[in-house]
Amino acid sequence: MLVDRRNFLKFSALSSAFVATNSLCDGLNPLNSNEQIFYGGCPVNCQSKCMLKAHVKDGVIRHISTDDDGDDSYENRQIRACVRGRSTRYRYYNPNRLLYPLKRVGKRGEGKFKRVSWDEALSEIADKMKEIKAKYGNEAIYVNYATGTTGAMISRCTQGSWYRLLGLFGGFLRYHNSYSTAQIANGLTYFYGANVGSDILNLAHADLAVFFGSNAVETRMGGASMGYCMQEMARRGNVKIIRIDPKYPDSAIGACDEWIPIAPGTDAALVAALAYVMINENLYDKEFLDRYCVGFSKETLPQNAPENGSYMDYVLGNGDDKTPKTPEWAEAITKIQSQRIIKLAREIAGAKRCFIEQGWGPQRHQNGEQQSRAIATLACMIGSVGVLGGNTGAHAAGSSKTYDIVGLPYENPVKTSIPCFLWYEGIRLGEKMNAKEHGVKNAPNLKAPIKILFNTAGNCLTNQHANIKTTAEILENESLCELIVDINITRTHSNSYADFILPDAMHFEQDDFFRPGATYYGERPYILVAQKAVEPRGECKPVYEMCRLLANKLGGEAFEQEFTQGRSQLDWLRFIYDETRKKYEFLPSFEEIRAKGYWKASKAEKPLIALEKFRNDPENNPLKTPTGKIEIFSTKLYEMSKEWQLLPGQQINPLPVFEDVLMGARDPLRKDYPLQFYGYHYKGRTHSSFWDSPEIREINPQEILISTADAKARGIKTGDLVIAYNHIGKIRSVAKVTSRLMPGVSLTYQGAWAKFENGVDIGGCINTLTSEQPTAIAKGNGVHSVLVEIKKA
Ligand SMILES: Nc1nc2c(c(=O)[nH]1)N[C@H]1C(S)=C(S)[C@@H](COP(=O)(O)OP(=O)(O)OC[C@H]3O[C@@H](n4cnc5c(=O)[nH]c(N)nc54)[C@H](O)[C@@H]3O)O[C@H]1N2
Ligand SMILES: Nc1nc2c(c(=O)[nH]1)N[C@H]1C(S)=C(S)[C@@H](COP(=O)(O)OP(=O)(O)OC[C@H]3O[C@@H](n4cnc5c(=O)[nH]c(N)nc54)[C@H](O)[C@@H]3O)O[C@H]1N2
Ligand code: SF4
Ligand SMILES: [Mo]
Repeated sequence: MLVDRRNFLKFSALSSAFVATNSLCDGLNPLNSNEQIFYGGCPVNCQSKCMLKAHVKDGVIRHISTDDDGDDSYENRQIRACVRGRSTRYRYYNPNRLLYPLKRVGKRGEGKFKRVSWDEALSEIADKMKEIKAKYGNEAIYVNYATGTTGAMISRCTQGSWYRLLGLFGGFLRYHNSYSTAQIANGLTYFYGANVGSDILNLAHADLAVFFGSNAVETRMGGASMGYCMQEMARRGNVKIIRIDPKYPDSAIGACDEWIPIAPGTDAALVAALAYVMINENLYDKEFLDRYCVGFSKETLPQNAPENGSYMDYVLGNGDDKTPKTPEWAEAITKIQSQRIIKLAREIAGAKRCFIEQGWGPQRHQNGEQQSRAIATLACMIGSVGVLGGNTGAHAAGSSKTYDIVGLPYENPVKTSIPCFLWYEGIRLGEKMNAKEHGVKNAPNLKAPIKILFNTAGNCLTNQHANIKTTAEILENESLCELIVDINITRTHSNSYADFILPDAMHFEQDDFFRPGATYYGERPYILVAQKAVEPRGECKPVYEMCRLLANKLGGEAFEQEFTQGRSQLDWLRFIYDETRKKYEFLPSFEEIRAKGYWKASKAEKPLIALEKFRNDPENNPLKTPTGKIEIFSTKLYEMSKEWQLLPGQQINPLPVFEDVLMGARDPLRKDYPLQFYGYHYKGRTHSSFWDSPEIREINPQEILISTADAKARGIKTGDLVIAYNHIGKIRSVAKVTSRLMPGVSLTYQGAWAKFENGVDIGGCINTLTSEQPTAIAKGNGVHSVLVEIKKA
């Protein structure tokens, strides 16, 4: 690891022993006999949740190591952490670590704060909460979407202590969706009744696999994560792997036979052309489509559907647009040669078993719901749903031994829910925010604007949201949202807009459990025990403790007692674990798992096959769609298409058709901003997390990737400072010229910290360039749809 000595010297403030005994390679130090080892994990939202062990001496974490249990065979795989997780110590002892409660001085957004006591901060927060509750009701209180401590049970950013406290306080406005999967989760729920994929073990039973924008090696990096499982299954099976992605993804390295570059946001056009070939050459599984699906052909269209409303009508040019979706039509949009499309259709249809999978990149576009449903339609056309070696077209997921740790119990009397991406409309529009325009659920509209916002372990107010400038303006206006409380471990771009910043205790500074996300661990889940290894730094407090103290301010001892039930954080852990065990008897006892430090599920007996029951007996196992079948023509979306009010240029189509969208491949804006551009999830960070570690930043500099052809046309060389700009903003970064990227597309790594100088974001944050326009159906973040031009700075 390369280290800038100047940065490293900053750590010497801690203790000379600390500097002297620590090599910079965390995890490689030999065990020092005076050290005590504590189990824990990495709770950031790459969701792999790998094991970390803290080696502690004299109350200081000396280094971090990881799982070394077992023989490290695939069957006995270790939950080994990546370099980010192993660098965690740098985040604890980061000079930027928040150590005291801060209160804003000066205007919102100026970023000026003063140190205050916990008592002062919590008293003022409590007073404001009472005032706002009396004036606007509990719907005016909101806990923002955030993912900094996702896998944790008690210290988690959402659903943990804040939910419990605010629930008891009378409730808070809910949210639905996520920034990760809004479009696919909604799209596939209209399609299959749920967003379900088979597990990655199926790959070994397929003879062909087609991955659409899926990059598990980079986005599921841990030793027990999907990336490793995918590579191992590819190695064990006899499967040809094709990857369809605008860039050659890391997942392709060593586990790919062919890369087919595709223009971003155009997968639905490719699928339509594949369908065109399959229909014309009679290569599709008619029996499957007739028995299990609605709307592929006229014969299976629901009664009220338009006569020419089937997917086949759309593909053959009998639909409203009268355009046959020929391979030539698709070539112009996707930039994949028509001959290759024809061959691909034959290959997919000719495979004995084809595993079709999509990551979440294709759906994080303005037409993401269409993208996700189109890829699922391809899986249906070859009948590979619900069978061994096949998949639904969704992200590989799940487990043969699913479990879900029960969270901290809470009840929220407020039922109204907003799409998480539209929190700023909750502030800006208030009561005008409604169901048919903004996707509000459980109520026709909001009763009150959001007046108080809690943001725990999140950077989605600005940096990780979209169009930083617009949201910053909303946040700056102190008459709109009246109280913003940010709970973090470091200063961020988002918390420049807070009124109070409360310093959180990190993992290893408190007890907890961590669990990996369901699409991350391959087929064998595990639970990690997070042990308290060191005291919280400075005046940092675990969120549970903050909420306990705040409860006291809100309602005295009686309310505090109601919140705690007389339980400490450790007591609650036992409680939720025992509740979990009532459902999953195979889990070890609380004492056993705490003593061991983790639990790993035994080897899967057989791959999990999504929708297997439905496949075997559809009549007795109907899907949760209105018709109980797979809805290629969605009856619900058809209704919505007539009722919902959309933004200019948007539409809701019951079929998974290709749609032109804002900053999409064919947006006329491309005349001025010819390059498609997005920020992908990369190995150097987890979103904006880890950027604050100079060591990690040094080995993962922020860059703008530009294809060889586009760089040449602009006279750009690797290492040049360049500016990517559009009508929304400007970012500056170092250029990296690469042939791993198709011409017409340029990329950066999402999560860089925005930093503005004379109107240019020299931090290089992608969300300086993205639009805040939500997608038509899910009202999700279509932030991968961006157009830019790039020039030398
Ligand atoms: N190292 C690391 N791991 C992470 C994260 C991280 O920040 N860093 N974040 C985590 C989180 S919260 C999430 S939600 C997931 C995100 O996981 P994903 O959403 O799957 O990640 P992305 O990088 O956005 O996209 C995956 C792939 O899709 C490609 N792609 C983009 N658009 C298109 C398209 O239109 N068509 C096709 N065919 N391909 C496309 C991208 O080039 C990329 O290779 O990752 C998780 N894992
Ligand atoms: N343009 C674009 N934007 C995107 C995406 C994209 O692909 N493109 N991806 C989106 C996706 S999928 C997601 S999930 C979001 C993620 O966005 P966020 O949920 O904001 O995730 P992070 O950027 O990792 O920020 C987590 C915050 O938690 C803080 N944190 C870490 N550990 C702790 C802790 O122990 N306690 C506390 N209190 N705080 C802690 C970190 O300092 C950081 O500020 O970004 C979204 N934004
Ligand atoms: S893969 Fe993710 S969870 Fe695992 S150590 Fe790395 S950042 Fe942490
Ligand atoms: Mo995400």
